[in-house]
Amino acid sequence: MSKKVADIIVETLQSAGVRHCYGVVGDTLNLIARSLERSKIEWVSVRHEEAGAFAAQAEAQVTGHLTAVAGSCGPGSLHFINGIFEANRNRAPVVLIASQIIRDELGFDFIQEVDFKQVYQSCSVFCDMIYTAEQARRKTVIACQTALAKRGVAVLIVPADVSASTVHEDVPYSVHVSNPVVRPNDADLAEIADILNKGEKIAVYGGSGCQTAHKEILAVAEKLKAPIAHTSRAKDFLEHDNPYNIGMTGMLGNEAGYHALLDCDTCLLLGADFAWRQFYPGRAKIVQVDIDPTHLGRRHPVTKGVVGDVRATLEALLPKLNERSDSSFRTAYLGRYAKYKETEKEKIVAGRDGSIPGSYLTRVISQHAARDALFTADDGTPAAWAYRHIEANGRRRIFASLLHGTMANGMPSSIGLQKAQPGRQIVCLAGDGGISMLFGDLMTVVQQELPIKIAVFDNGKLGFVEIEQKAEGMLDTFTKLKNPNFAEVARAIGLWGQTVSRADELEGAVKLWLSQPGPALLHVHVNPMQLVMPPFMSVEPAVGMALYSARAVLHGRGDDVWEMVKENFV
Ligand SMILES: Cc1ncc(C[n+]2csc(CCOP(=O)(O)OP(=O)(O)O)c2C)c(N)n1
Ligand SMILES: [Mg+2]
Repeated sequence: MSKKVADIIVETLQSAGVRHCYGVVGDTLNLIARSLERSKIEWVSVRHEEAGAFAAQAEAQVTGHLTAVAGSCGPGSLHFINGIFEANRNRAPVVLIASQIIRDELGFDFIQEVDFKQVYQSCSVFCDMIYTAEQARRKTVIACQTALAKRGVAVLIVPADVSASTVHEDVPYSVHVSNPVVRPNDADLAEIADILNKGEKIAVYGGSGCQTAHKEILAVAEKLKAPIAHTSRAKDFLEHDNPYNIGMTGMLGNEAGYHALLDCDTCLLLGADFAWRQFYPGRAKIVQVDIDPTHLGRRHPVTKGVVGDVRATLEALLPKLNERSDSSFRTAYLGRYAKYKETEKEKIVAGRDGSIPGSYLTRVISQHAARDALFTADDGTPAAWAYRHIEANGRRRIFASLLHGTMANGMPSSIGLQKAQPGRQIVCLAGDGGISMLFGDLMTVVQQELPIKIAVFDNGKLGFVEIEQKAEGMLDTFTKLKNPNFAEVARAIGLWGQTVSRADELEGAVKLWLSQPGPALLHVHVNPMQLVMPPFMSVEPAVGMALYSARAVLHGRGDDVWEMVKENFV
């Protein structure tokens, strides 16, 4: 039976597990749109394609299912770019159908011509064009299979005349995905066990590869008497129900996690590819386990690197490990972590002048949000507060842009999470800069009737950048934002909206906001002077702050310095 290529593409996406396709329709995409309309795949119209890509990657991350985005030729499919980088870096299986001008005009600078292959090559695991009708099914299959198997973005470029053409002999190619269990061979396991058995001060450092290995990691930590430090991306998987947890290391981390890693003599690095080299132990022996062979030793030299799934590897390793009796190293760092938590509890409170620090807002949200809520957080201070102050419990998850570090990821990612899991509470911690960047897609939230709860952390500035500038001794430069009343704007768009500025009104406002049945935006004036402190205070930021203070005073801004000192140090 003969079939249109557009139908073949959509049929293949559907059988590969695609449930939603996010995008904006137009010209070269129209035929595919018609096929999508007839399929079981739900089309989600967004206002900006970038928001569609953020949504798709969040959906793909939380479900593990292939998720689609599709755009018109030229600017339409170009607009996805930043969200596609986010998706690919997060290893989210996403397929982008980039429709293209007709083949006959390619290469002559035709109107809206964009070479998508060149554009998307560096942010995808697959990027190719369907050149002929006959290869449509085979190429769509291999695109989907690559996105799922290599966990990333597949870009399928589809010229409009190809979508419109007919295939007379359809061949039954179909998507195959298998989930092998991967672990190191016995000789490697013995070598790892030997290194670990000789350690005296052993620390576990877990990354996002630990997602399904909670039980095994605890068993290893128990045997080795090791404390467990983790990356921010592993917080959801390792913080909860973990008596050996000493929290995050890295810029958002705490001093227990940070110092334990620098101080250990043996480090078991599990599914972690943390980018900043300064946070790795300098002199310790490092054993690294990672499912991706290219991650081994790429951040810091390691003593022994092996390829394996963390859970399967630890299962096989456990019987080879000697039970240690000396737990003094672990006890010391557990003590430091407990002390840090205690001080934090005292620090994360309302401002003395009745103002609302962003950290306090986050803590209040964490206290009142559902036990299985999914959180998104914009790059900037909201992400920092989310990782520090949202309490993990094994069911909650936080989605922030930790690898790509992009602004405006929060609200659009919430769209994808809510489409994927309609019954679940989705809470977005947005910056005033972040929310404004893809503001138009608040209309998608309303149009799709998604009951997302958005808190806007309004500090009237690009706060995180201002902190960076101050740490370098600069005065704040180009960071000010002149904001509207976000609650009024939200109401005009069709969301529930309310503004809160005083700490004594915060708890009531948060409860009311979270209890709304539909989409709701809480506009919070947060303290504009709060700093995000690293787990250490190295000489440079301290000198930077001093320089900033001196400059600010010289520029007649002594009040700002006083506000900053009062908010953060007194
Ligand atoms: C697309 C993009 N542009 C610029 C940046 C640089 N940047 C990182 S955080 C930030 C400020 C974010 O401001 P806001 O959303 O208001 O959050 P705040 O830190 O003020 O809480 C900027 C400009 C970025 N990461 N991504
Ligand atoms: Mg801001």
